[in-house]
Amino acid sequence: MNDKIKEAKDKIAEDLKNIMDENTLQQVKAKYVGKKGLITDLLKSMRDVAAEERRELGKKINEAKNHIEILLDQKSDEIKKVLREKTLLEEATDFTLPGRGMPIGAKHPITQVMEEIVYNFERMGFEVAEGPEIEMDYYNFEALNIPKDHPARDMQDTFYISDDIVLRTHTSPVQVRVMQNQLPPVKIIAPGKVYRCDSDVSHTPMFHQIEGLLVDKNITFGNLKSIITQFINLTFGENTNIRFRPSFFPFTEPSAEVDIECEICSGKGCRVCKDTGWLEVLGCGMVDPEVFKSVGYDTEVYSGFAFGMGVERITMLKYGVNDIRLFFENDIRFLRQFV
Ligand code: 2U9
Repeated sequence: MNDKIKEAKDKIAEDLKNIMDENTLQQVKAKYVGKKGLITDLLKSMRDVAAEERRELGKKINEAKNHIEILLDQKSDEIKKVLREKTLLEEATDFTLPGRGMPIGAKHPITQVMEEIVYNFERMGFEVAEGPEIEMDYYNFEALNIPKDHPARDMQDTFYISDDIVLRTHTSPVQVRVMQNQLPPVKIIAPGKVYRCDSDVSHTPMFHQIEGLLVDKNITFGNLKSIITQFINLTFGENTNIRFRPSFFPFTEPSAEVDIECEICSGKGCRVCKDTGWLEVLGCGMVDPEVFKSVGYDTEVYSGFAFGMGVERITMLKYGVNDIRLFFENDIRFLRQFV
């Protein structure tokens, strides 16, 4: 018995010597202090030992057991320590590496140009007015001198919600609503989304417009030319050549379209300006008396002018973009050029 105890104490050190993982350590632990282990066997065989020797022997076995358990614990600590050091080394953080940049968002080119145009009109004393995108036929057409049989109402251009409710095809109904609620002077711009059933390189079913309206006593076509010229110089540059070309709109009389000289060919004529030397920027005119009548303004006392432009078109002219659909594809390589 004494020999067996001594043998166990001697052998454990040897068994533990080369162990470097927790699994093997558990196997060694079982071999000594497990249910069928050496120490457990020794304790069991105490039954066969004479009573007078039992006390002394029991003490020795317990000493051996304690000794073995201490060694097992030490080994377990050692394994854990080595493992921790290895992990620390592998996962070490290199604080000298450059930081990962946070991507920063930017405004969409249409939003940028829209804000720039709004700002330029605000500098000239215009205030921003807004209204619903789902609009009554009356405000979108009727009050603007566009009668029921007018081609602009064609099902092919207008999105109808019902017989008398449409997606607004321009922001003009905003100005009608403002005039209905206040007397002149009125000096507003109406920026916002508008909808037309149309789609090609220069048309999308939704696009952005900015319209303007100035009504007061003694407003003339000269005032219109002055405001539009200032706006074009602010938006396209001080030396931009401009022309006013006669046109027609149901809600203005007389009406004009405004062109800027083609920058690509300096007015000589090229593919972009279709050999005319000019690029169309906006439409405008003196508000038709029929429109004033529908909002109850006295046409003998008041006169005014209005204008309208497509923001996508202005942006395309400003930056030389040749397909309107690029603004809606959200290709980051396209959008990055405007940051
Ligand atoms: C009221 C009275 C008159 C707004 C106007 C235009 C001329 C015009 C087009 C430009 C390109 C629409 O986006 S586009 O297709 N607009 O040419 N708009 S005058 O006239 C108004 C507005 C409101 C009460």
